Amino acid sequence: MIKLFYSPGTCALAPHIVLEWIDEPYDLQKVKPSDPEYLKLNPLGQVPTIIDGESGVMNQADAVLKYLARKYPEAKLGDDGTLQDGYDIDRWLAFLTGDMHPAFFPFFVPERYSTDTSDRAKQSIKGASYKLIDRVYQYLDRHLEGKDYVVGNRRTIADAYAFAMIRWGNSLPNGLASYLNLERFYRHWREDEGVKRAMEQQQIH
Ligand SMILES: N[C@@H](CCC(=O)N[C@@H](CS)C(=O)NCC(=O)O)C(=O)O
Repeated sequence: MIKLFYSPGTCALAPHIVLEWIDEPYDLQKVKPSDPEYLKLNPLGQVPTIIDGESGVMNQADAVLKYLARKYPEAKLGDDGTLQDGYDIDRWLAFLTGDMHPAFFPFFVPERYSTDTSDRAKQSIKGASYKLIDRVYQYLDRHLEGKDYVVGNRRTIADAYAFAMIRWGNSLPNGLASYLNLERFYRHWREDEGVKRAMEQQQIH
């Protein structure tokens, strides 16, 4: 049985949602990414990690999401087998994990971005993060005009990851107010039964 190691509200929400969508039994373990025991599974001290039988320990969210989609093709959460669709899934996952997620680092952990430990330095770094986030949020907001899905006209692993990233926007000073399509996407997927179950299990709102 697949076991997912997660911390509440992190990007590990994406594989958690996907496991709910797949609808096969799985195990969950809440962890603190810096816990020495957990570092044995993921030396970078990051969630998510999954363990699956002979495949063993796996991490990096995009690789984990694709693994899950490939392992359970009947759930139809990966690409549709065409070159174009495969490219679309890959490019949106690359954007979400490689551009959007890192834009939030200086917002959540500004202290990692300066040797100056003053509050002023932290506020300045946070201020800079708003611009980074705005750039990627605007890009996704335009893409989602009139759409409930990131790729094609069906639910995919990219929607689960996009949901986890858009949810973080609720912590911004103005929330999602400037991003009408992101807000609509968030409200749409917040009502999804799999998303609701994953969020209940993580005890997040
Ligand atoms: N490239 C990694 C990034 C994972 C990542 O940064 N996860 C965050 C939570 S969203 C984390 O575990 N942070 C803990 C830390 O950086 O100390 C992936 O896609 O899995």
